[in-house]
Amino acid sequence: MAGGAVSALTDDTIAAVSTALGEGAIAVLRVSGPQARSIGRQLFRGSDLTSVTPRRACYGAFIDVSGSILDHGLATVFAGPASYTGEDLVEFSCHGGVLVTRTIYEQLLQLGCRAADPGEFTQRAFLNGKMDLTQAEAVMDLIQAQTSLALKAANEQLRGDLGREAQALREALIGVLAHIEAYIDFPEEGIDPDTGTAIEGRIRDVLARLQSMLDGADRGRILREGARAAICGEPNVGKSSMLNVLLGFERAIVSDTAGTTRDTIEEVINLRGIPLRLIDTAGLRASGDAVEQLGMERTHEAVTRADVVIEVIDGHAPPHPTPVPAGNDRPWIRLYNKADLGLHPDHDLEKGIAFSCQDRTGIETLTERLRALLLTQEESHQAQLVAINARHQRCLERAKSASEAALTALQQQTEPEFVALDLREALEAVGEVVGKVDVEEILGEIFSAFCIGK
Ligand SMILES: Nc1nc2c(ncn2[C@@H]2O[C@H](COP(=O)(O)OP(=O)(O)OP(=O)(O)O)[C@@H](O)[C@H]2O)c(=O)[nH]1
Ligand SMILES: [Mg+2]
Repeated sequence: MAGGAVSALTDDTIAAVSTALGEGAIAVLRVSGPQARSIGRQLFRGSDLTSVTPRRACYGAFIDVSGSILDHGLATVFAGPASYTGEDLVEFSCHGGVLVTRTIYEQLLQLGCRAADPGEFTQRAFLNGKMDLTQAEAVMDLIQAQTSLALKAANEQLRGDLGREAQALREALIGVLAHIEAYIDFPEEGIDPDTGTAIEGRIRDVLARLQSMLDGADRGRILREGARAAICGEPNVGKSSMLNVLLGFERAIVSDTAGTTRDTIEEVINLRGIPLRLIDTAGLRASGDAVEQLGMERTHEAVTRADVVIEVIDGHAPPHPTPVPAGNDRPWIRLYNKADLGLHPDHDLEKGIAFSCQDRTGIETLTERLRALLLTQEESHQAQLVAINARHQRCLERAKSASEAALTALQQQTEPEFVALDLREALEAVGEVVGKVDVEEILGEIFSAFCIGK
């Protein structure tokens, strides 16, 4: 989906090594801007890059200013606007040695390129209307994706799913705004003020859609940063053993001495597509020395910040009151550990999972339970997976409160000008999600949909 029609008006040509620096079979350098082809022509001998057919790889030699050959490789020209950045762009592939790549890059700078800033190619793509802001952000998410689900979400965003959803919301808002502004601006046209139920219903519809997008915030954060799972319980119940079992290696010290773990220990696992940050904590008990007390404070903190809490109980021992950590309103999973020793009959297995670190009982059930708790969004929004990020969330929250204010103003029969003001604020906030704010569109809607002027 194309974003704003703003021209980048960039007059400089940028260059960067696009592959990671290090030894490899090949390295790719990219040049973008008005001089890309003419600078490329001076660097590359074998084909004239100012006249070659775009999108066709040409073989040639990279030469320095004195004409000495630095390397042999390929050059591909992408003529603007049909390029990633929307400008003339040349991609060079050379051999992937650190020195050879560096030398060719320095040649490009000597020939007049400027060293590109981080993300500048994608920034130019956005400024040239090749993609909207959500898609530009998705490029970064895609590169940083650590799990298959994060990759899937990034691809959906790159495809424009979130942008389309935001665009549909903008259109809904523009529709309402157009109606109200037409009523304000052209009273003599006899437009039905329609400020009653119909407009109210349309704003409610906008609010519902905003909420459903905001519901994707947790999922977005979980896929980008990982969900936090705090493992808590009394000392010696097997919390560290459980971290080790899920990790697949002996990360934390396990011993039969109560109070072994003093500090929180964090490790990330891939829970079938969800990055899950497991946090092993110090066991909670009334006694303990000063260091253990400090550890327990961290346990409370970890539980408060967790997306899910895994409470480990010694299932072999009879049930008894256990210290409750702060923040116990989090989604909660209870494990009755040491099932291999035989579970005490007084435990209520309806309330937890029979588990054993010893013989790995219960791991499947735990994995399923965790996925179900963390991915409820995915299940219910299969059609429009919008894993929004913190920036989108801020914009949408703003749009939501402005739309709520518009609704209240409408219900209190405030002057339509004030309703319009709030709706404009909402429109602007949604526009910021995709990087687009445009007054012309509202005017366009008034004149096309309402046929004013006859
Ligand atoms: N039989 C059996 N023993 C277990 C199991 N899980 C842990 N243990 C034993 O229980 C003892 C305590 O295990 P840890 O993992 O250190 O317990 P913890 O909850 O981390 O303890 P603290 O760090 O002191 O709070 C060790 O001797 C483990 O070998 C299990 O599933 N079955
Ligand atoms: Mg421990």
